[in-house]
This record gives sequence, C-alpha cells and structure tokens, in this order.
Amino acid sequence: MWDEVKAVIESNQSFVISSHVNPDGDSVGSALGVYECLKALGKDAVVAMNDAIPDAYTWLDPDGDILAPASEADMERLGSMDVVVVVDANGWDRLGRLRKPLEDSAASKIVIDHHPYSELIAPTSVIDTKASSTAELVYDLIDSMGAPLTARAADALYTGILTDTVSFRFARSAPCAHITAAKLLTSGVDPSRVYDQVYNQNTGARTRLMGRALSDIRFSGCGRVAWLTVTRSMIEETGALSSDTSGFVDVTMTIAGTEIGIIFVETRDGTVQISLRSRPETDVNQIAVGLGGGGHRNAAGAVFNGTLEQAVETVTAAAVTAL
Ligand SMILES: [Mn+2]
Repeated sequence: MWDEVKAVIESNQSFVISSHVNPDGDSVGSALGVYECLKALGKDAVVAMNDAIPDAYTWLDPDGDILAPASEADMERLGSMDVVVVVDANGWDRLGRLRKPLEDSAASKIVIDHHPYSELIAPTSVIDTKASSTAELVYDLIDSMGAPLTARAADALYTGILTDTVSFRFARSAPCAHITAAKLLTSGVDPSRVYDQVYNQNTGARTRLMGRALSDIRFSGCGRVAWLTVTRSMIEETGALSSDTSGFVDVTMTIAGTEIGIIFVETRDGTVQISLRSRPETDVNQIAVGLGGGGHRNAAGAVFNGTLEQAVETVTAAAVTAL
C-alpha cells in the first residue's frame, strides 16, 4: 500500500507537511511523525499549519519547528518544495490559508488520511477509513520504509492514536490501534507522561468556562440529544480562550440516555463552531456534511454561518431527526 508513497519520498528532497485547520492531536502527531521520518532519511522537511498548535500538544514541539500559524513569508517559500504531504485531511479546503500555495504548487502531492471522502485530491493517496487515526497509518509508513522511529515520532504518533480514539474509547479503536500503541510503548513511550501532557494541563479559566457551559446544559428529543452553548461573553468573562472549549462536548456523552451530544461555540467572526458526538449506532457525520462540514460517524463538526440561536434551532432539529 505504501509503494507509490515510498517512490515519491525516495526520488525527492524537500517536503512540506500540512494538515487541517484547528489542528488536533492526530494532525499534529501524524505531521510530526512524517517530519521525523523524512529527517531521519536525510530529507529537508517542514511542517506548516493554518492555526497555532493547541497547548495540549506544544510539548511535542519544544523548539517550535512547526510553522503554526504559517506566515505569509512561510507560505511563499512552501510553494517551491518538491513534495506536499497532507495528513489527516483529504480536501484542499481543509487547509485554510495554506490551500492556495500548496494546491497551486507544482509539487508532487501525497495524502495520508483516515476520513471518509468523496474524491481523491492527489493520485498518491493512502486513505484507510478503518484506521483509528492517521498516526496509526504513519507508523505503518515508517515501519515499511525501514526508517528509524525517533523518540519524538513515537510520542507524537502515540498522542495521535490516544486522542483520535478518545483514550481508546471509540468503536474505531480496533485491535490495530492497540497493536500499534503497544509497539509504540515497546519503543519507549511513557503512556502516563503522554496522558498527563495531553489531558491534565488545563487552566483554571478553562475549568470555570466548562462549569458555566455544563451548568446550562439543555436536552432535546426526550433527553436523547444533549447540547451545550458557549457564548463570546462566557469566554471573555471567564478569561478562557476559544480553543479551551475543545473536549467539552465529550461530557454530554457521559449522560445516560444521550445518543447525540452537541456543542455550539460562538466565534469572533460571527459564525458558530459546532462539534457533534454520538453513540456507535447513530451517525452524526451526515448532520455535519449537511452543514458543509464533516468528520467521522461518531465525531464530526461544522461551521454555521448565522447566530447562535439559529445554529441551535437548525442543528438540534437535524439531530432529533437523525435519531
Ligand atoms: Mn485523525
């Protein structure tokens, strides 16, 4: 499955690795895994993202190797690399401001991903929708290239698997995810250290914001849909950051009887960020796709153009219909 990717890597020297907007543990982990692999093979590589790396993952990049958010000057330079590698996304529109320089460049293009897709954006694509995470695929790439697995790559890939499976809780945590995780542990990853870095570094402000959001939880569909809202003023009053809302929606799924959980976050530019979660038997990806977003069957997201009230009305109605 890696022959074409290997051939492109072997016959080129400079690589730019990128991923989707609002990077998560899997996009950062997969990008760093590919970066470390290419560096170990003596290649020139750079990772560039549209947005800053969330605090939970900055420990993976202590020297700030990742260009995030990429500047205008970075983007000009990136267009002239030999190869563009897109990880954890398969759609140019997912790259934000990096779309134009990378899509338009004359570089060879590689996609490594595990999201469902409607069409390929690059002929050299390895997309496995059964994989728990892109990180699991990147481990396989490094292994099949015979490239050394650096300690940083191992930490990064373990982080990708840990976060995309929500600590091995999701249905897509197939045996493969555990097997790859076990190999990473064997190579020296300290699971308690990674868990502590990723999940136990919240600020007081984030915890207060979570309390505000949770204390106002609402239900639709006779309790089967649970939803949270976070307004701009809640974020400002608690002194939290917009990115602090990451993970709040997962709390809705800890409630007995909830089949769909939703969070609505009001943004500065007048849109509403929506994240959806569901039990294995319920598909929320179709709701996200209907809103112009996407993701997975049990975890998806979209950006709604309109007010918070309009978003709540539209999306809770779609969720009740999807039950
Ligand atoms: Mn992923």
